[in-house]
Amino acid sequence: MQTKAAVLYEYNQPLVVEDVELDPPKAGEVLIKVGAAGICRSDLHFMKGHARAPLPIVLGHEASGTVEEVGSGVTSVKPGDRVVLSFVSACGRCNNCTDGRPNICETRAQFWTSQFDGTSRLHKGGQPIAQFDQMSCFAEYSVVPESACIPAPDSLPLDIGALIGCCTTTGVGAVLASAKVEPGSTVAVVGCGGVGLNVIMGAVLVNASQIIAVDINEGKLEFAMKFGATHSVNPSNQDAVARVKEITGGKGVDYAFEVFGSGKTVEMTYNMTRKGGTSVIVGIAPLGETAPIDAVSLVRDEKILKGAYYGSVRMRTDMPKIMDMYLSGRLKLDDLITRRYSLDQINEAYDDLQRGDVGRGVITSF
Ligand code: PAD
Ligand code: ZN
Repeated sequence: MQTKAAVLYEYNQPLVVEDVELDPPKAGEVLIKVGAAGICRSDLHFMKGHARAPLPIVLGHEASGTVEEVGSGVTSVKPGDRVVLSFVSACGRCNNCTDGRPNICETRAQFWTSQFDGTSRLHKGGQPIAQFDQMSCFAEYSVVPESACIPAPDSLPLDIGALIGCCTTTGVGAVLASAKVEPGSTVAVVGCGGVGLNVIMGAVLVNASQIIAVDINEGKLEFAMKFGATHSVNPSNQDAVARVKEITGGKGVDYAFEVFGSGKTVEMTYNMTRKGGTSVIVGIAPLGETAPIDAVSLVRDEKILKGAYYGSVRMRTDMPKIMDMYLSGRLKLDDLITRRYSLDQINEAYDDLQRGDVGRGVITSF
């Protein structure tokens, strides 16, 4: 079939919205009519060439949709079902999957731009087009592995489902599943965009005592305060580490989250934590970037420095819980969506993200 899709042919060039060929789902695969797709910075890293993938590729990894058709052997979903798409399709058999860490599935690492048989269902004029995160949701239709499909109730709006596909699960998961923040803890969040605001919501959910929003954009800081931050710090006009220490009575925070993606902000995040504190790195820095970490403090202060991919969640167990938290009013995700776009406006949507317009943009018409 033909599907409209936004194709990345070259780094630092606009995405080309055009019709491409989409093959039917093979065994164990599912054809999805994409309902909504979020504008996440992770795709931008590839557009800019700060992260590399085979080109051409259709990006897009934060999505929800409706099952249109299933390939042979698919039993967990049927046509008409609403699903949130997991941007990690776990194989269920590798060491990490069986160890309860499907978010870092080893098999998926090999096949992250194709289906599990190593081929892509997208092509144009005989040329294959890679499928980012095995899903390529900047498109009207997508073929994905069955394990990408997390069943969602019909009462879950599709745009909210898209957020749960990436930024909410990544942000809330970083607090609940990765850091396991205890009530009363102090928290700093460096980078308060779509994902960082979800970290703030996660910190509110666990009753953190102080939630310090750190961002270079004043609009983001104001927005963060509306989502439950108790303090705001702008590193462009003050020493952010010194200010965070001052707010926490000279100690530093119990938990600091890096949610921008650079060596500099990783260093800043690490330095904001107290003796015995934990830094969780969520942002993805450009390829090859390193962060200077004080090797002595790591030991003498027993600091913990860790990464959190997909919020360290087990997608099949934790994403339905996050859906329920939204449906029972515990996560204010509606307020996060500040602009809706059509697929034709995707380049404009990424310009808005880079300008730092508040909240999350979502493509809702294709
Ligand atoms: P975003 O652009 O919506 O937010 C980034 C925020 O960082 C913006 O508010 C910026 O103003 C702010 N910022 C920029 N520079 C600084 C600075 N020096 N100090 C403080 N704040 C700064 O992006 P996003 O929320 O979509 O994504 C954030 C990062 O998280 C990005 O690197 C993305 O690739 C990564 C990500 N990781 C995962 C994962 O699984 N670990 C999942 C999804 C996204
Ligand atoms: Zn994302």
